[in-house]
Amino acid sequence: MENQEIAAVFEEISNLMKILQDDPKWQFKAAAYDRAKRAIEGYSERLEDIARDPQRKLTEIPGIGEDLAKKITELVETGQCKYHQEQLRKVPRSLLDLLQLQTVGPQKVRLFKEKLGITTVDGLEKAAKEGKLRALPGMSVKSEENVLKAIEVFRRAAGRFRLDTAFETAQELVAYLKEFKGVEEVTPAGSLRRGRETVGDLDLLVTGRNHAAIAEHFAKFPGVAQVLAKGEDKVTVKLQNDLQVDVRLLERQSYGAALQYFTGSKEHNVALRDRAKRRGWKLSEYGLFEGNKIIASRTEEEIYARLGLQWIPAELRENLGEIEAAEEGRLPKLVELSEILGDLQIHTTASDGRCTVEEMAEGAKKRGYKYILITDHSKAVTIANGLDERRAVEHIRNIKAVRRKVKGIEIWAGTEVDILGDGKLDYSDELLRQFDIVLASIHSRMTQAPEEMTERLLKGLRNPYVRILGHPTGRQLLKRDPYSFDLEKIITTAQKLGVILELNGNPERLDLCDRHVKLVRDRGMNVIISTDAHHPDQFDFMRYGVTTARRGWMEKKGILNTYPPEKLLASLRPLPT
Ligand code: DGT
Ligand code: CA
Ligand code: CA
Ligand code: ZN
Repeated sequence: MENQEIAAVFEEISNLMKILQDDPKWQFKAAAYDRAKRAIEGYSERLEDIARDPQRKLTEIPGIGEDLAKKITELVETGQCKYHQEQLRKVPRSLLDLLQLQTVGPQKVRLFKEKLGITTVDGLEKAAKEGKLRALPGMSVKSEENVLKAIEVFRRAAGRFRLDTAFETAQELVAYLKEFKGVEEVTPAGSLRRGRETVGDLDLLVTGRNHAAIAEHFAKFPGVAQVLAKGEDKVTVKLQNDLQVDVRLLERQSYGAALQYFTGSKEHNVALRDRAKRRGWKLSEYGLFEGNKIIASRTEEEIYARLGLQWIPAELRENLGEIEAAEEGRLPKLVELSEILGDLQIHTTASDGRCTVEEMAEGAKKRGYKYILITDHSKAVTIANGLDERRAVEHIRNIKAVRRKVKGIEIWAGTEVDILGDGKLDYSDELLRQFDIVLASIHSRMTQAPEEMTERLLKGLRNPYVRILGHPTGRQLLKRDPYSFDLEKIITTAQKLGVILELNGNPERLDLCDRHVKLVRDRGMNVIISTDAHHPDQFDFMRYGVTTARRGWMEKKGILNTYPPEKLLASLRPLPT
């Protein structure tokens, strides 16, 4: 069991306590679970390893006492925690769905349930549409509207999973299958291979001897909740996290054709099949056929080549011009993860990060990075422990001290300064000029009217110290839509002023999204890919950022953090003199 899963159970226990309030000490206990959840998420070691080591004690983790340590051990050993299960039985499962809604926390869930008897998303929607929420304590017409918007996002998200969930699950499945005797290739296809920001289900392609035995083995994967179908060459299961997986067992001679077919997208495949047809051929998951004769099937390269095309990277296969480009030999040479030389949005313990400047710098160095930009929050973001002026100055001094100590990597002092509701920045120009690079972004009042939001962003961009706009649209995948604003105007102004738009690679954001990346690329603009890391492990998010950049047709030259440090600095908007 991973730390994240344990943390999720503790979070759910805390939420249930806050909804039920049936324990006289619920406030105290819920706070303890919240604290433990944060400690576990941020812990650098796997709790399972500690639990299984007789030399170690879970109570050595700050925030974990005897009682919670026992629950963790129980979770690790049985996959469940009795207390959690008992609590869960006290409420309808549907009540917890309400917590998925943005701006709806346990207090609101309790309010809706107690005052209006609401226990489902449908019930909440009906009440909101009838205007019944606005009169509740702490609610208003505006917050009622926000509930309706959140429900819409929730409905759209239903049945889809974040790219990181899909990727990590696929990695486990691949490892599990590969260790089985007789298995040769295991490749994730479908939307995961294309790197889409969310994934509906996993499609795994497998070759090897004895399909029946492999299918049998796969159905026994420990994370399987239910086997939905099991045939000779295909197994479909639902995992405990609700993600569905299709495994297809294939013959080696048609592997390329199957990989091509099951990678999709459907739109790309339809266009490719038409192309085959126009040549008098037939393309299927078994191969490219002339009559009954197979003319290509072993590799994707062969198939594309026979169709007169360059091989097309999976991220581009959306029928958005890639086939035409491949025909004319002008596909971009897409940026690669190994070309990234640094990360330019990083948080530390100074604000809401989990590690020190030095730990983040060492982590970055280990990945071979040449530079990092430390960007802790400014004072307006109180929940993230944003820095006031005094602490900001001290922080800059500290970053410079670490710079002298840690050799072999450039450590720049930056800030993620808030663009306040009225477009002013959270720090004075006098303070801003003391940072090496200023990144500006929005973390409050996200439901402003479009004109107001556009003006706010424009004003932020016009501050001469702002050189990067962080997570430009503010969306959170499967949770929160982008702010409403005139993106076109922001892009044009950023280009004119030389402000770089960030592609935030955190898989909960991926902001800019692939389509917007393509849009700015087509105008010859550059972007920076950063991870928003709060822990060195999260530097790994760069993978998702690069994938999204690739889906936006980006080459190395369009990504500023593939440049060596001096060239990167020279490519940013010049500072006022
Ligand atoms: P997802 O799972 O919703 O995130 O998206 P995909 O793209 O993984 O879609 P999925 O799992 O339904 O199917 C996997 C691939 O199989 C898909 O990308 C293309 C191929 N495929 C599925 N159905 C069709 C179809 O009706 N026609 C064609 N040409 N290809 C299909
Ligand atoms: Ca799929
Ligand atoms: Ca599928
Ligand atoms: Zn931020």
